Amino acid sequence: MFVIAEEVREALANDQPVVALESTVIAHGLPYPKNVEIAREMEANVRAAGAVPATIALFDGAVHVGLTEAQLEQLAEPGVEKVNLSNLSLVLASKGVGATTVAATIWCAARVGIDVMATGGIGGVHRGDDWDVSSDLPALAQTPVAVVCSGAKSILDLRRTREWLETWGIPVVGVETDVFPAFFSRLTELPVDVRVETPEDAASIVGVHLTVRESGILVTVPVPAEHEVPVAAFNRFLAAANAELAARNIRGADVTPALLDALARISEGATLRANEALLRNNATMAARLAVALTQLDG
Ligand code: PSU
Ligand code: MN
Repeated sequence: MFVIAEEVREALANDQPVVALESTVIAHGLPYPKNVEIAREMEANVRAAGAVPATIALFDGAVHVGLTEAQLEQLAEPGVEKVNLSNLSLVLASKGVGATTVAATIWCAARVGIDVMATGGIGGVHRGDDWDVSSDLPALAQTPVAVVCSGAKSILDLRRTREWLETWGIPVVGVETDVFPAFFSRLTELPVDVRVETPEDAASIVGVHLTVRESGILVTVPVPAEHEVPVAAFNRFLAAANAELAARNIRGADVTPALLDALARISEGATLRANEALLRNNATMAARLAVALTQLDG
């Protein structure tokens, strides 16, 4: 059921740092060919910081941990399923190609012994009355993995998302921030639980958390300042994108990818550039965290 790349298997066996990377961002989060480029750059950044990247996806009835170049390309083709915990077993059974969300990625990572994953943003509680709550949240509540991210997008209800994290026992660490970042922008009015200055400083907290608790922990890193989309401009883009989605009657798991696509178009690429910058940066930060974690153990 698990096919683990040689390099990842060796690293895990020798307690070397490994960073899990999700694949929904490749399949459904960014346009081709940017998506494949960014996937490669994230892997390269993880390596440059001294850890082994393990991008996770489903192929032919198995969870693949660490992908080949051909598999990365395959994820960018049309028809790839977006996999959370509600359809993980279904996509495995159908032997289809599945891109894993944060929820499915941490589930797979925890099962093979990976402690750290990097992504852009987590899913959360959507706005409105549909009870559309990302599978990422309950997965985080049940899975002992540190997720390095730039918070969650303000396309979500961030206040409810932040409350949900607290209710379900998921600590939020801020790297160089006192507030929970809102993905495209660095600032919100929502607090983190603790501020640290570097990913290395986060390691001792993450180490304790993974020892005493069985939930995940968020290590939030704001988008690099030079690529931030200012809140006022973002809110204009979002209003236009939401109007477009409502007119097209888009619901459920399709909402996030469709919104991202509309935002990139309407903002003339500004949201895309922020997205790319934070993904690259988070890969580096996660690798630094993973390296520091292995040094704690040793
Ligand atoms: N946020 C992003 N980019 C993404 C996603 C979230 O900025 O690509 C993806 C992640 O894989 C996340 C998933 O786990 O969307 C959440 O989707 P949903 O809201 O349908 O659970
Ligand atoms: Mn959803």
